[in-house]
Amino acid sequence: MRDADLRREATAVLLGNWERGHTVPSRRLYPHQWSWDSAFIAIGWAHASPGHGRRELESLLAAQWADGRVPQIVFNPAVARDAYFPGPDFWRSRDVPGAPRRETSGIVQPPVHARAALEVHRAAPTLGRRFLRRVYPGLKAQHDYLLRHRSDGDGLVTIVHPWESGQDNSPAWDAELTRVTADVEVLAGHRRHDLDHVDATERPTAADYARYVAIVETYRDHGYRDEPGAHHFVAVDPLFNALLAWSEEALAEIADVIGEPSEPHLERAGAIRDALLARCYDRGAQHFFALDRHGARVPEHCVGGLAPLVLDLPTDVVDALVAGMSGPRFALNDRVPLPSYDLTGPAFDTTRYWRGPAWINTSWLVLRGLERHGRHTEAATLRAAMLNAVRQEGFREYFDPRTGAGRGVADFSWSAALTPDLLATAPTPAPRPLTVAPS
Ligand code: 9WN
Repeated sequence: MRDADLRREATAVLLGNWERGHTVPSRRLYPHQWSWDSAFIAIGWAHASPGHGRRELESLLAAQWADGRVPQIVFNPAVARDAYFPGPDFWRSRDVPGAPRRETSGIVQPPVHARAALEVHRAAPTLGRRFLRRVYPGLKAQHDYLLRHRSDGDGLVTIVHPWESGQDNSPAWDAELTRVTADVEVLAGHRRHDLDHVDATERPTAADYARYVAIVETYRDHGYRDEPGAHHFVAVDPLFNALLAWSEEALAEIADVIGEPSEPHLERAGAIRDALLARCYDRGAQHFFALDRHGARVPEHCVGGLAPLVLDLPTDVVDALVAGMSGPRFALNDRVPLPSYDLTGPAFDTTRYWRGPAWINTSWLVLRGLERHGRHTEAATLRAAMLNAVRQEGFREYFDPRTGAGRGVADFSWSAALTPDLLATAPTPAPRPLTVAPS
């Protein structure tokens, strides 16, 4: 398929998923607005229509809570209340002082929004300056909430639900989840609609869902206040923290454009980067690991452990991460994007969504990291893999990490959204040496 056709198809998916001010990740499986999806989607809109990108981010920020949290899900009142589980009647944000009028969930997702806002601005800089002025306070408040209320006390921020990582059933959360006692009976009054759209072997198990529900119920009983006893689950995710630091760098650039002080943002970005290196980076394993609630490293190699590449890192760390992704665990190649989890790991599963399958957004983040560090050969290989996957299988939610077969739902928004970005940033091929005809 020609690049122009692929770009057109990607834009058609975004238009098909556009829903008056935001883009649903999937019409069938995810019929509302999701937080980090909107950031990746806005990056796609920046290429096709920056105006849509601005509305995408502003509609999400319109549902920001008074304490600064940007919710994981913003529910569309026009969609049936039980179309997605857990829906608005489970989260009950309407009962919480400081929650917005629009119903939302009460947890967050990885903060990649300031980065997205900067990219949308760059696509249309003249118009964008006013946009940046409008979104800057909300983006800053989003980061302030995380740094104030979710600090682990040692330079990093915690997540309090696996859904907050965006890598929901990653093996990195298994040990912490076993602390949560929940009977699958808690699911009795609810219906999981995800299983209507995707095979059960690809989704989290009933035991996982029972725990997900139990963690929310306790947080909800505490009015979603981050206070002692509110959290059954606590972990530090390297991807979440890397994106927070990367977005702080973006906030510094935004601050420059609109005449606000940028230095505090750069300082915050540097401090998070230093803490990631000191606490999550394992020199022996040459990988960034998640931390459990006590700050101990969880030695599972997940793709999120490559995400700190988006930051400024010492050369030896970059070399080690690139060696790790090229080795048997992640098997960098030009056909299938990076697996979400170690191909050789004990919990590896080719089908269950964050326990092996390859996702476009996480590979895109690693690609940005490779480009930042001038690793153009590996970047070209990874870009080729991502484009190959969507060309062969369409804009699927994720892909079998060994065969590249498309899995999850079709017409998944961020797989479509990041494609025009891959096509736009593809480096011009190196000039081939001219063959001099023998005289
Ligand atoms: C729960 C919307 C979201 C993504 C997550 C992905 C999946 C939801 C679910 O879909 O999670 O948030 O029901 O599985 O894991 O990263 O944001 O696309």
